[in-house]
Amino acid sequence: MSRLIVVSNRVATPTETKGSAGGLAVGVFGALKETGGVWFGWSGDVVSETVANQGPKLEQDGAVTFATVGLSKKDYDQYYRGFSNAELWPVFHYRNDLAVYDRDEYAGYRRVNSWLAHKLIKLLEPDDILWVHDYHLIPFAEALRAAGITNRIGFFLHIPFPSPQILLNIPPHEELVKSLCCYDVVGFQTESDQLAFHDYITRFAHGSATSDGHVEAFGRKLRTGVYRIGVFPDEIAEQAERGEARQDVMDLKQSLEGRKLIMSVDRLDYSKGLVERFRAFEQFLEKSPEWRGNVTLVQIAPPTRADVETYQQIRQNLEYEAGRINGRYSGLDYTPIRYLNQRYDRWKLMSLFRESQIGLVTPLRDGMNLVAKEYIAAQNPADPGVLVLSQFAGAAGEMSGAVMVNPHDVVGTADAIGRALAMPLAERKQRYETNMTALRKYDLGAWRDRFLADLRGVKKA
Ligand code: GDG
Repeated sequence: MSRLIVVSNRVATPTETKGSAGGLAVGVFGALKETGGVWFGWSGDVVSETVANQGPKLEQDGAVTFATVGLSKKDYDQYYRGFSNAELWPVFHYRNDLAVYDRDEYAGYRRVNSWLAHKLIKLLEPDDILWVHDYHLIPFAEALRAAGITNRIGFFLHIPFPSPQILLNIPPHEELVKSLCCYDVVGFQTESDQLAFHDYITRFAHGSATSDGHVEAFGRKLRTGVYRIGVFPDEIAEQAERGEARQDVMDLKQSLEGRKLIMSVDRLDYSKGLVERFRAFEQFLEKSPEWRGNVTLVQIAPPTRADVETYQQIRQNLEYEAGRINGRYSGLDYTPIRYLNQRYDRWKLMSLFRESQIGLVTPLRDGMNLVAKEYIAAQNPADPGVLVLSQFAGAAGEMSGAVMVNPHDVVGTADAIGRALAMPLAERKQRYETNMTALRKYDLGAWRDRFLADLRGVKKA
């Protein structure tokens, strides 16, 4: 079988691909190990231009080569912090109000994509298949094609694809869609994302798109598909159960003094609906005096992209809201919201999920949201907690056993918290089973294998 080349903005370290770290890195590494290949991308380091131009740095792990390059400060600012995270991320999450478009940053985004593509070419063999990930790398295949590369290249978008009316806000929208058409397979998380792309193709790119994913536009033919990303549920269940007896988890349990626990875990990002969630919890405490002092919300939110301005604002906002709500409802021995602005080990998160009565996952917009799936997988089947889930997470399409909410409706979300806390065991078990059936059907292995099978099925250009 031909080798696999995975290209992503950040490359997992060899340690992250080993079992304990879990998640996406393990899933993708599994595919790489099978056929041998290369995982190529940015190392995460900002380096001098001279050092950047020396790469890629190669590390071998069995049949897999990890190939990484550093980025110069200018490239980091324009490609990563600028166009990717201050323009594409907000617009693709329907937050045009937060987007900042800058022509130089866009030029930098394309330049870095092309530079990265040329770094990879040296490592390519004629029969390799390439799997490119996410919004940072939309023009990557176009740069390879321009250099005469005819290998099969697939792209998976981890975040939502916005409807055309939203996408039009990005001045070079047409160039971006044209770049996507240079791939052989373009994968989305949900049907809505795929439809939004087709909608753009037919209405704005003079192209055609069929319901089974055959697209023709800009003189190219490609396939689109829906590949719902998942988790490995058994591995998570095992990790959660094993962690239960460890000291940190016991300490937390003890500190709760019998109170109910609501768990939320998100990267600190405005798309995750954290402020709205805190207000919903406040509303719940306001409406339900009997629960004051008897339920704690633990919000774990490791900071990300701290050098993008909107991320500094969301951090300030949240600190203010947590302080305000805690000021209102705390007692001498009770803090309603424990807001933890740091990263925790994965096993710890999974065990805390298992200890909790509610998983509160309420993004305003999310490609899939793996936390929702991890929460379900971590539950004790004999006494499962309830997933309260935003209808705007991609995961909502599968997790029909969740209590569904519109995160903009603070009162509705507060009611859902109340219902979940009061839910009888039989109903919790039934909802858990429904969710687990979906988790097993769309697990991480299925996602990966379906995408790669479709890509391998494409005829080489
Ligand atoms: C993008 C899309 C899509 C979080 N805090 C800690 C920690 N995490 C882990 C979670 C989960 C992962 O990070 C986050 O994944 P999500 O899917 O929830 O969200 P994004 O990071 O925004 O991911 C998203 C995803 O790509 C995959 O396609 O689902 O829609 O936005 O695994 O557990 N892990 C550890 N410590 C933390 O403090 N160890």
